[in-house]
Amino acid sequence: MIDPVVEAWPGGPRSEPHRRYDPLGDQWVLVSAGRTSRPWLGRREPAIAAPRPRYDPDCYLCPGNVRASGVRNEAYTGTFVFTNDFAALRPETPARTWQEGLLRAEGQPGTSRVLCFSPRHDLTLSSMSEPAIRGVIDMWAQQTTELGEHYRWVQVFENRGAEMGASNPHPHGQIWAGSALPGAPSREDATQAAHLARAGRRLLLDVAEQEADGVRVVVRAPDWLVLVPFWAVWPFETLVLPRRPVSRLTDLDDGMRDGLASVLSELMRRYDGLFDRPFPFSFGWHQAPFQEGATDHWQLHAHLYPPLLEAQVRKFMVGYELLAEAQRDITPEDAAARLRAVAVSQAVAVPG
Ligand code: H2U
Ligand code: ZN
Repeated sequence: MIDPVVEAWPGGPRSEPHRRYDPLGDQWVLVSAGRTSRPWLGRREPAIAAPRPRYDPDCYLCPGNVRASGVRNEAYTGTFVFTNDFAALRPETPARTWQEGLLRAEGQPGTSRVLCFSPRHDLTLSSMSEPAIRGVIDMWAQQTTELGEHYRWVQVFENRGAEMGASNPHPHGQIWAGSALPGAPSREDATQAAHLARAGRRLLLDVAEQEADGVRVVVRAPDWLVLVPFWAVWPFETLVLPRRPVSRLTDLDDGMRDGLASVLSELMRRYDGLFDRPFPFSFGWHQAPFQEGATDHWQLHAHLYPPLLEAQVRKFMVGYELLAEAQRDITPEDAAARLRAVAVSQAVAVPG
């Protein structure tokens, strides 16, 4: 049988400028490979900062230190959660609405928390042990259970590195939870529901099956797959996918949590090894919203959006990207090959 797609484009899209469709986000990305050879006279990101101490008396996240609010952190030994002293969302906000002609607004009750991953100021997810990463996964799941009782959307994320606006190198993430379903998850809700209705299967399980042995795989484990998605926007963007039906972090059993700790450790070390520097990124989980009817169309996944194109050169989303649609310079296939080629040792010896 002749495959019409292969007939139209033998070997699939590679070097010519082309657009790729993102069936999860329902958007397109322009791929114009080869532009990286152009001379770069723009901004170079500053060289890497000096190694950090295990404990920093001036850090507002280190155990026992006092925060801007005057509150003292617990002398924690594993993970530690507190309500953001400068929270973007607050529970007491009234959920009222306002409209005048085309102008609309709605109050957004919610909460923002800060999640410390480790008492050690000098570590990151890439240098933490697998049991310590497992502790972070348990914290994400526990927070999801707690906040899902009150809010429709629970957004777990980490901004890593000064390039991404992280205010402190101490290993930490955040959770913002609120009463509304925000834009990106709302599009994913619609695409996943439509796919389940049409195909009788979860969209991202179909993607995992189609991609499992392919050129865009970065890490493959029995229960998990890390891919540079076919439709990746950021140069080294990845998608972390469970290979079984899982709607939320809270649904992960012990085995899948341990598997995830190992996969995340390897992924983070691949990123740090790529340019031999701590790799900046925004990383976050998308999971089924709460207070909804059916959620079987939702497959848990994490997006990892790193800004770097080269060791000290950022990809800017400007010009055509802001005005028309996202564009990328290296193909997702090349990005995946480069991440796979990083030599990572099997285990990390650092305690904590
Ligand atoms: P980022 O590094 O991703 O910015 O996260 C750190 C958060 O910590 C930030 O949102 C909060 C900031 O509001 N913070 C406190 O809650 N208390 C402090 O004493 C300083 C910073
Ligand atoms: Zn610290």
